Amino acid sequence: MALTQDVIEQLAEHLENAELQIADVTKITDDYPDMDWKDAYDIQYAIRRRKLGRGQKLSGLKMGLTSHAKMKQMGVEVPIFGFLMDYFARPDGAEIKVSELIHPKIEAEIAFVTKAPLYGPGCHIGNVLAATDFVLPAVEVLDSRYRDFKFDLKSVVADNGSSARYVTGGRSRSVDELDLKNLGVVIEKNGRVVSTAAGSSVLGHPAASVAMLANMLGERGEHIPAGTFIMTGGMTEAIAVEAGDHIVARYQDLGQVSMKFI
Ligand code: OOG
Ligand code: MG
Repeated sequence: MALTQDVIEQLAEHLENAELQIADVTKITDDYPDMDWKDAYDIQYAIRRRKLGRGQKLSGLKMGLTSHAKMKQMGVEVPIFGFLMDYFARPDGAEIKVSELIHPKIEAEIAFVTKAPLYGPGCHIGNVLAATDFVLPAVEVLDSRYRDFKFDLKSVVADNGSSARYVTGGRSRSVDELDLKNLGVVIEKNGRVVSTAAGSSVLGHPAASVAMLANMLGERGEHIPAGTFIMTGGMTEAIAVEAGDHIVARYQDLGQVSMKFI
């Protein structure tokens, strides 16, 4: 730990204010180049406590930077995790206000809901499949609080992995009804296909992303409780959106998720 608890709380307030005031900021490692990984997650957890303290509810967890497409796009190499709050969630077909966001981008993800707790270290795909209640499609709307979406890993961890909104839809299925590695997704923006991917683009198998989350939480003495909604990370590079854009993500065997940006 390189930062004091005071500085961690200040940076949490600074980043959360950027979200709530819809005003971008420069990446925090510019001012605190010595901050370490623990500091980065401590800032993220301090943001989470601020929201919980206001009575907002946690709605799930997310992994990020789990596909090569995303790692390449953002110039980073290690997956990260973050949290989801109830107020990020939007229903299928929602109108999402861009005026509430800085510079939104969308990405298609595969989400899991657990029916048993998962513990690391040593969690693997087999444990995850056995503990999965069902899988469902989700589109995440990212909104980095950093200017021009430019950050390094520690800065983006502190900023809760750019989390802002997410939309679930389609139909849920049990894992034995799905070929998760080969499960295809087609993303359309305004009726045009802009990206395609398969489940294996996420760490070789999307369940590997949930296992990695359990293992990362295990290092902190935490686990994934039963009944947790988990987004496994963008399968393709994120796609910038603006008011007027209509997004449809069509998933093999899982139906579709759509939204309109207004
Ligand atoms: C970081 C968030 C990454 C994902 O699914 O890869 C993420 C970012 O790219 O802004 O949510
Ligand atoms: Mg994501």
